[in-house]
Amino acid sequence: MHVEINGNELILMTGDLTKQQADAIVNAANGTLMGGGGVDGAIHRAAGPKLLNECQQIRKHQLKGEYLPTGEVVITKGYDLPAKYVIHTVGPIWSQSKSNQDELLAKCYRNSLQLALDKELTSIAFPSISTGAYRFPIELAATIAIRTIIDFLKSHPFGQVVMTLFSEEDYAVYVQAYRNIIG
Ligand code: AR6
Repeated sequence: MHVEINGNELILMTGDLTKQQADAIVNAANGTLMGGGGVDGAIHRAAGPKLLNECQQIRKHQLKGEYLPTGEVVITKGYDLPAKYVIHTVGPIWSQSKSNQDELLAKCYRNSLQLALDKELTSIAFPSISTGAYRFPIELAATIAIRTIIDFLKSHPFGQVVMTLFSEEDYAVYVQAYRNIIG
């Protein structure tokens, strides 16, 4: 599905994020930045070992040994990926009792888009952050993701934003979320 928002393009599609030829793809990482399963593991495998090396340097210098906080972002090169850069973010781990997780998930999308804009990138591809290992309910996550992306594109000239969904089921949920928001 392709739609135009304020001169920008929003694309929802099924596919493998590691194959996307965007200026940047977004990694649903964890705070260690040391890789993991899911899309994080796939990105590290496809990018090659230099990606882990750059992540280690960021942990040491930029983050002074600390974890990357939930909702925050850092950028590395894409190395062997078709994408030029990888923006690493940490989605919230779903819990019934936490009240700020919607805002933290929105921050992942907003901060990734803002960093891409600051770096003068014009295309970015996202996975469905937090809806795998981090168990965020996908209907809610899709609504937050689409609303945050639309709000950003309404107020910024950016370029192309792609949501890369890993299954037809996930794709259908994101399309429905878009339709509900647009009305
Ligand atoms: N392309 C696009 N989407 C993918 C791909 C791919 N190649 N592989 C998986 N997905 P997850 P999270 C989808 O678990 O919930 C990691 O271990 C997947 O089907 O990757 O944010 C990290 O290190 C799901 O829809 O990310 C963290 O510890 C979506 O990507 C933790 O998992 C997100 O699932 C982060 O959990």
